[in-house]
Amino acid sequence: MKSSILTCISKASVIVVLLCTINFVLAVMYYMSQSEGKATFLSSPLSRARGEVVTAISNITLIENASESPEVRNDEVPTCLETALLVGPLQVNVSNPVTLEMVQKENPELQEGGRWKPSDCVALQKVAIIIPFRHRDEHLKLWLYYLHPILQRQQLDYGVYVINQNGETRFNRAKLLNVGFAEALKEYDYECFIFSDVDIIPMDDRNFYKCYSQPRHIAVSMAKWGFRLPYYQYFGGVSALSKEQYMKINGLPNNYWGWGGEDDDVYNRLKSKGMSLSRPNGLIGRCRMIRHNRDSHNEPNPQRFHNIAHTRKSMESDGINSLKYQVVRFEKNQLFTKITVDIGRP
Ligand code: BGN
Repeated sequence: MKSSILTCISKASVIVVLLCTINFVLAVMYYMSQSEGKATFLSSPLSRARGEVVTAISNITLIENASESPEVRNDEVPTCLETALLVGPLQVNVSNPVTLEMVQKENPELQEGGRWKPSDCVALQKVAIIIPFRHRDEHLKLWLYYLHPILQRQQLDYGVYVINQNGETRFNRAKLLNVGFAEALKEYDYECFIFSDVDIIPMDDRNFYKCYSQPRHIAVSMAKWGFRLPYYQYFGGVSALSKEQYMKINGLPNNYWGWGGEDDDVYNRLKSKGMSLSRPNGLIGRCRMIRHNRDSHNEPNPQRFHNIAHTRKSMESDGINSLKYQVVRFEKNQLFTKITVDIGRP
């Protein structure tokens, strides 16, 4: 009996030891399989790919940050930050004489025809500046001297067009401006047109020579009128119209020979097409006008009162759709394009 009990105990011990061994082996196998799994995951192609993705994301992040610097991503030129180079109020002393050589020297980047655009960023607008002209060379030098640096600080893609009326017939400012519009568009895809007298110079470079959602009046504050508008509807001196705004009003009138009224006609045109004026404030909009005697062959136009009373009717048939002229001379120098035109007579 005793020996059979002993035999039973030793069999049970063998079974326990066996079970323990099996348990141990299974535990080791399980552990091994777990650690093998981890090793496999870490070294799998997927994990390597994930590793690459992470690296790639950090590279993209780096490149994106770097794209603010044009030196790094020179394949994608950023849009200009238009206020970056502005200085604000300017000293304009029109009694100091200037020469074209001086202007040339101070604006070495100008391209033939008075063209310029920023080299390290994309300008927000392509702007043609149109100046009606006859016998005002001294004023033109001053205008070029002051305006070229301002237009470059405003980072515009621009060109300067001086439209010179041939002969000595009565001056016709608005018709010359229409010619400037037509001729500038033959050269480049301009989207904005500045119509500027040759004797007006802005006194603050925050007064942008560009177009806005509404027609822009630029020369809003001049000393000769106590730095105020002479009257609310005044749209003369310097103004800006986008190509669309200009086409909507059929351009400017061609039938104002002599001084006065053509700018009021443009105002009437804009109003009749439901547009309003955009203006800078009186401080930023300060401009200096160069004093001069009245030009010969630009006497006040006696027809102007009659004309401005009939703008709504006349504007349909008189404007860019009826413009006729002949180019007499087309000259380009580094500072401007000069187009001499025969625009007929009254
Ligand atoms: C106005 C002129 C404008 C001129 C301004 C400023 C007329 C139309 C008849 C009332 N308008 O009187 O053309 O820009 O003065 O000089 O003459």
